[in-house]
Amino acid sequence: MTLQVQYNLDHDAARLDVIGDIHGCALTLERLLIKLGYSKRRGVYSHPSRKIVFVGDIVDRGPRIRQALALVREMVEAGTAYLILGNHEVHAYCYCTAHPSAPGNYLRPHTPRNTAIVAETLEQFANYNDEWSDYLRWMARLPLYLANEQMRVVHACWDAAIIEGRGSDTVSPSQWVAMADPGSDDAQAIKRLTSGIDLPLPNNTSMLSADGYRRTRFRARFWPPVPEHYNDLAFQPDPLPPEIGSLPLDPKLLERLVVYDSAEPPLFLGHYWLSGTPEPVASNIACLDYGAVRFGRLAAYRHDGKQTVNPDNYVWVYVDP
Ligand SMILES: [Mn+2]
Repeated sequence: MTLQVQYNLDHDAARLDVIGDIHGCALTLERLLIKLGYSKRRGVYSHPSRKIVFVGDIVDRGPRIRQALALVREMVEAGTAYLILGNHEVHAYCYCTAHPSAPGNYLRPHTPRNTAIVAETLEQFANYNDEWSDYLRWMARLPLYLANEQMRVVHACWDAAIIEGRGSDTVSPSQWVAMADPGSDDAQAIKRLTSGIDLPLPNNTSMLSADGYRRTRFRARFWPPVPEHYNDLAFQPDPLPPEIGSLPLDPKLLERLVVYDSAEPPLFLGHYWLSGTPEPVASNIACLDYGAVRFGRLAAYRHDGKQTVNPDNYVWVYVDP
């Protein structure tokens, strides 16, 4: 029996507006919603015929995380928006949730790096502990993806084998606990969908990237062409050095990769830090993270239900420093 994607998006694709990573930019989000024709009715943003899809990453980094969560949750609960898990919600939940059978431990260890990722969120909720606990319980029940016959949405990577194999679109309580073991199947699956394909550079090499960090890993693309060399695969943060990029891929590595075919329904992502004028990354794939929290743009895609992503359908607002 062929497993199927669970269709959990019950709104016509031609009447959906997909919005990228918010990261606490609540005022910018309000400006974008107004630009898209949404207005506040009874305290909640809505549109006469359209609904929003948020691709996740509402929390961390930005100035108004509490306000952004409130605005998004009110829309979701009023039925005017959908929201999926981003890697930052996954991180916040795991960082803040005690391990049920390992006293004193959390589902994600409190290392300096893990603490830094969630620090801004915890600081803004310092006087709202009960409210934050309630948001965590709410986040734990969010779907990992949205799909119908016309479109798909996931934060970082559409891996069909993982999605079809999971059965449920959400993370069960025991699967959340499995996140404490990064090598577990559940942890690997959730990481693939929310953080994408993260690969080591070959031969233990490292490279200096444009932001001054020495990196040993890179973010890989998952759209055509089918990769043969490292250059075909590397997407971020920077182009690979030529001597690395021209190396053929290890066949073992190829087995773990996925390619989202151009005949598949249009797919919407966040996660990858893009800049410049928004445009599709493939004919049927739009990434909507244009670095709002780094004073880039907060971007949306106004879907028309068509198979091909149209550059004219992007709508954005600039972020004022
Ligand atoms: Mn993000």
